[in-house]
Order: sequence, then C-alpha cells, then structure tokens
Amino acid sequence: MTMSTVRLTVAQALVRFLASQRSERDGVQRRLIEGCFGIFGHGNVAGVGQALLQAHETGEADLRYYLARNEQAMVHASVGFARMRNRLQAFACTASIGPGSTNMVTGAALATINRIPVLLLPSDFFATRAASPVLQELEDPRSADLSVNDAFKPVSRFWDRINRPEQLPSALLAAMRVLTDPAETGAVTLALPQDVQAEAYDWPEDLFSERTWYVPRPVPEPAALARATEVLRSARRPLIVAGGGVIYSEASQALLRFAEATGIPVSDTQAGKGALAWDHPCAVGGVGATGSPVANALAREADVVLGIGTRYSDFTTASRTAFQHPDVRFVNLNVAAFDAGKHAGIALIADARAGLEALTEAMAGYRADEAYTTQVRNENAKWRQVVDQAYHLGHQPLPAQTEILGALNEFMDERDVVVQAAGSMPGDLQMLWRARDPKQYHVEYGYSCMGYEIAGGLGAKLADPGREVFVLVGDGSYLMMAQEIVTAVAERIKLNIILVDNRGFASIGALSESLGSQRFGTSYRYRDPGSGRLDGGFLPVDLAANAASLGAEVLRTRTVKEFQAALEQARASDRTTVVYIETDPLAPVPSSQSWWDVPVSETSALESTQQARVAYEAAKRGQRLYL
Ligand SMILES: Cc1ncc(C[n+]2csc(CCOP(=O)(O)OP(=O)(O)O)c2C)c(N)n1
Ligand SMILES: [Mg+2]
Repeated sequence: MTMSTVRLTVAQALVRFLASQRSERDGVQRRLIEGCFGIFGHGNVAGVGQALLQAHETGEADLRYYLARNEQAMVHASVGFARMRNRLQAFACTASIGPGSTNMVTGAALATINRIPVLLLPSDFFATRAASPVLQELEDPRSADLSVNDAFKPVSRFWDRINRPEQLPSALLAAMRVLTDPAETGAVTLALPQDVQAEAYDWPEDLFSERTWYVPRPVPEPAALARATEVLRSARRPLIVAGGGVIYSEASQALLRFAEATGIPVSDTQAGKGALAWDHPCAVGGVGATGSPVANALAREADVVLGIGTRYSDFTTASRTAFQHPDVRFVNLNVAAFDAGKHAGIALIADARAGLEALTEAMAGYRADEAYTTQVRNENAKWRQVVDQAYHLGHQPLPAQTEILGALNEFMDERDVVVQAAGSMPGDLQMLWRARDPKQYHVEYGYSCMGYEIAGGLGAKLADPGREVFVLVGDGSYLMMAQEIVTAVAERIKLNIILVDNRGFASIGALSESLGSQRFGTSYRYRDPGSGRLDGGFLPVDLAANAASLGAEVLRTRTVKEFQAALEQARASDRTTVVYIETDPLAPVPSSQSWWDVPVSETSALESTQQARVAYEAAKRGQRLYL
C-alpha cells in the first residue's frame, strides 16, 4: 500500500487536523474543537494565522476564528464554552510569542483547576535559533532550550513543544486524548516555534481523516461498589455532596432518583449547584464556608458523606471543619481516582451517572430515617424565610447586594444562566441562589479569578445562544477585565452584564476586618493626607460610562425597582447591555455557620490582630484530618 501524502505547513496541518476531530458520548457526535480564539502577533500571524485564513478561504476544514481583546480572557471564554457544553467540546487559543502567550498562563491554571478542556497554542522562539534572540525571547544563560512557555508546564495536563514537523501527529493525538478524558482533562498546551509553524512537510492523508474521541462513562468495579454500599447502608445520618462532576456527566436525573429512593439529603458545591433543583425536598443548599446553615448543620453530624464529582475544596469542607462526627466516613464517587481517594474515602471510581445508577440499584430497600428527613424539611422551611428576607431587605440608602441577587433570581427564567467568579458574590450566591436548572449556575470557583466574569459569560453564550446569560461582575473584577465587551459587540453576542459597584473589595474588606486587618487597602478611594491610607474621598470614576465607551448599551439604576425594570429592558434588547447599580458593601448577609482557614498573625502590635488571632486559634481547633 502506498501512503498518499499532502504537503502542508505545520500550522495548516494543525488546523486541518483540529477541524476533523469529533467527540461522542451516549451515541451523540459533536465537533470536538468548535473554533479558535486568537490574538495575532509576529509569532503566529504568518503561521497559524495564515492557516486559519486559508482554511476559511478554501472552505476546507474551516475552524472559525474569534478575535479576543486579551489572551487571558480568551482562555476564560473557552472555559465558559466548554463548561457549558459539559466538556464535550472545546476551543483552541492561538497567541503570539512572549507576552501574548504568557497572558494565557492564568487561564490555563483556571482551566486545569476546574478540570475544563482547552487547547492552548502559544507561539515560541525559532526552533533553528536562526535569529536568536528574537523579539520577546527569554534568554536563559543556563539552557538554550527554555522558553517562557515552559511556564505552562505546571498548569497543563499535557504539554509539548513542536520543534520538528514529525512530532506533530503524535502530539496531536495525545492532546485530543487528554482533552476528552474526563479524569485528566484541563489545559493542553502545544508550544509552536514561529519558524516551525510555517515549515512544510508531506503529511500522511490519514492524519486528516475524521476521527472520533469517545468520552467514556466508566462503570464502578463490583468490589468497590460492594464496599461503598456496605458503608452507605450503615449510615444513620448520611449526606450527599454534589459537585461539578454531576453536572458534566449529565447525572441530575440519576441523582434525583437516587435521592428520592434513599431520602438522603443533597448538598452542593459551587460547581455542583443546580444538579438538583433548589426546592426539591432532598436539596439542602451549599455546604461549607459559604454554604447554607441547613447543609452545614447536617454536615457537622453526618456519619457518612457521599461525595459525587467533587474535589473537596477548602470551601466545601470549611477547611476540614465541616464534618465533625468522630467516625465520619467518606464514599467518593468520582471519575478521577485522584479525587475518589480523598479523605481516606471508599473510592468508587466511575462516571457520576453510571455510578449513581449502580448505587441506586445496590441500595434498594435502604431509606434514611424518617426523623432525619423530617428534620431536613423543617430546617429548610426556616432557611427559606431567611433567604426571602435577604432578597427583600429594603436596605437604605443604597440597596444590599443580597437584594440585587434576589431580584435577579426572581427575574430569571429556568434556562437563563448566571455567571460569576470572584469577590463577595460567589459566597452570597452559593448561600442564597435558588437554582432551577443544572446549567443555570455558572460560578467559576476553582480559581475564583477576577476577570473571568465577562469573558466566561461570552463563552457560555457562544455555547448556548438560546439562553439569556446574566453576568454578575463587581467593580474590582470589571476594572481588571472588561475588554471582552468589545468582542461581544463585534460578534453580536448578546450579554446582560450586571455591574455591581461598591467602590472596592466588599469581600476582602470584610475578610480583612474579620481577621483584624481593618479593611486596610481594600476600597477604591483617594489616599487621605491625614491617615496616609487609601480611605479618603470617593474617586471620580464612572464605570457605567466606561462600559458605554466599549460599545455596550448602559442602563444606570439606583433602586431595586429601577434595577428590576432595567432587567426587563436588557432582556428585551438584542444588544449587549450593562445594568449598573451601586450597592452598600457593609449591608448584612446571613451567616453560613461555618469557617474558612485564613491564617492570622501569631504575633502583632495591633490589638485588632491580637483579638482576631484568639478567634482564629479557637476555630482552628475544629480542624480535622479525615483518616
Ligand atoms: C485575579 C485575582 N486577583 C486577586 C484576587 C483576590 N480577590 C478576591 S475577591 C477580590 C476583590 C473583588 O472585588 P469586586 O470585584 O469589586 O467584588 P466585591 O468583593 O466588591 O464583591 C480580590 C482582590 C482574585 N480572586 N483574583
Ligand atoms: Mg466591589
């Protein structure tokens, strides 16, 4: 057999390959790489840029190109997209050499930590070294082989540098495998030297034939299922922790059936909220540092915790103080062995849906105690009133943030999406949000990266244009990364952006105060000549005007009533609309009855710190190792 070949550059081969990849789960096929975000510079304009243009012009193996305004943001947008599509589809990101590439490192970390696939294509210095040092090349006196792209290694699940065309096929296959493996997925980085991108090679035709990557649903090993069932059956006060894995696996129905069959209450994490609708009798809301007091009371006394698709972050475990039963045991249903083994749990390594189906069958006849489920119902009813109150506080003169979240929650349709990532809102949302659909609650809290909000919202909307996307963004996050409004405008991708201005960091301000650091340096104010601190008058900064200058329609509101009217107007508009509201950063928020470990100075000249240290040491005593 003679192998027919086709002569293409490395970049052209890369684009042609990416356009031919498919993913499949449950018999449904999809395009694996939906498109390519990028910002061109000398490192990629003539390589990957030429290849994308050629693919577009010839209509062969087209990979749609989206021009972003910041490389970090384009990775966020890709993550928003892939998360919304349950990790079955992803974006590629091309960046120029040097700063364009390193701008993506933060996005890579975010993707990997959240276990969301994205293919990163940073450009690199000449493989031939013909003109070294080239513009933006890192010169390391110890090694001519090192470049700034080595910084992607710790934040990538697969990393390679294509120094010769021959390396490309195996690198591509490895990259696709990792992207589509639910246990391994995250950022995948292929560094592309700028000369190699433009170099021609005779590729075997087979490289470009359509290829399907099957996203597996591993079933639990029978012995592991038996071990898990034995522990679960012994439980008197069991609690489920539903994480993001439930949603990515589309296991909501399976979770519902399991919860209804067993009566076990279901708490959720930031990535898992919405797995079960908030008003289901088994749902008890968020667990951990920013959870509901209902879930946290159950967690304190739980004898068996069934974690499903969760990483057990410190917010979920309240820094390992959430579970206080002396003999608490964990059963961890997770597709990743790494997560399944946490807290010395019984590892049930399986896809969330397949695992829940197996557990439902294996647990037949088990029913949580009647007194226990009655307690859950009663506590839920009480908590419901507290949330109602927080939603309708009537705080004056500026509204409370909880009222804005409440107004939005009551306004949103089941299929609408709320996007958030950092500041005081993730905590308030985790505690107070009433999610009605598995894809409604999109809070990035693995990396909690200021700046994810608008960019991530753009990706979410790209993934599901049929849903209205409501991005909640604080003034701090907005100032870090608002520029993708311009991309939304250019692409006619309609976002509803709610800009909550409290003139600084409500979150870190409150944290600082609680830790004895007196809100030092956490508000956006003039430096006061008297105190020498940043606690002078308010700044003449107009973020609403800023948003308008980027091409968004802007609605300024002052009261909850005006805010509600603006939401209607935003929904009715076909343009990206920013609803601006000022809130009081000091307004009260209900307590989660929980804790987060942020160390306080052991020795200090400040009385506020000394007091906080006493409280810290007391709380620290509740911290446990789950062995
Ligand atoms: C990129 C990044 N830098 C710093 C932080 C630490 N941090 C967490 S919240 C926060 C303040 C957020 O301010 P804003 O968006 O106004 O929200 P608010 O706290 O006022 O609700 C900071 C600085 C972060 N999460 N991400
Ligand atoms: Mg703020």
